Amino acid sequence: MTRIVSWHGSPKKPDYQPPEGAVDAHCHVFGPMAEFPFSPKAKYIPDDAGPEKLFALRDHLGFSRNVVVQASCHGTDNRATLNAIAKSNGKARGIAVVDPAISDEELDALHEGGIRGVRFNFLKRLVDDAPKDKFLDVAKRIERLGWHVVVYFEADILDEMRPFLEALPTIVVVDHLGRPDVSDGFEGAEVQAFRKFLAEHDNFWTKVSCAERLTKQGPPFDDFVTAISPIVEEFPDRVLWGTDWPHPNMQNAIPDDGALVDLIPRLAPTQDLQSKLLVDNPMRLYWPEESI
Ligand code: 0GY
Repeated sequence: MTRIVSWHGSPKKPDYQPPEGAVDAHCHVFGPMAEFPFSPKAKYIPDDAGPEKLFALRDHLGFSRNVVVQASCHGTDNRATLNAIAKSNGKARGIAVVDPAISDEELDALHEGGIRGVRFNFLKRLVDDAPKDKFLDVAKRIERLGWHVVVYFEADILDEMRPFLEALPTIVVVDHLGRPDVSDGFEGAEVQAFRKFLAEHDNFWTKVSCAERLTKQGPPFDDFVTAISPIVEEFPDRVLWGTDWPHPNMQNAIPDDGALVDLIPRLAPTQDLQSKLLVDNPMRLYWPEESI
């Protein structure tokens, strides 16, 4: 498999300056492969995108912290994610992907390493299977650690997912708004279905991220902003934002991370909304001991 480069080589300096202490709450690291090989089941093999590159981008964009989400190419071997957290001087925490057979002692070790949740990925192009019964069992077992669950699915299976989602006992963060079609604006059927789901389930949060994947129009992502900014306004205490760097599988439409940061004031137009989105909410979830 050819190793894929999916990230921008020289992103612009954003015009928007994030508030002090801003958290990029959805990003990944890839490898380095020589130290942390990819999973034999990986559906893509990316070029190395290790912690040094991630932290340089963080500083360039004006962010202070990262939440490193275990990417599917590393399977259930969380060492690359843990390595990034360990190198961050306390400025990164993480989300793991675990084998459902994981022991309590192994979960404790992940907590010690800075992990604060588990991710369940339902995208068929990324994972071979997603056993809901086993995931539910994991979710019940991580509750004692104060962790939350991150789920990644696409809008066409929201209804099918509902019983599983409703059975999850923790806070649940839905990646990229459950990937709705944003082309019909805020009134679009998939955006409304997800909005309604959030309104009915107050333990559910979401990441208002991935304009670059959800847009049909491309930059400057007007369709994404029109459809999604009302969600930030309606659920200001349950939204997170992330770059999604190094943008797995985006090699054909690599976004400029600086331009993505410039979307933030369009999604969250007031300073109060921006502080919640970028500081208060992620701090509450990932660094609760420092959160006021
Ligand atoms: C994302 C999106 C993608 C990939 C992964 O774990 C992953 O490989 O999450 C995707 O291809 O849509 O959030 O990074």
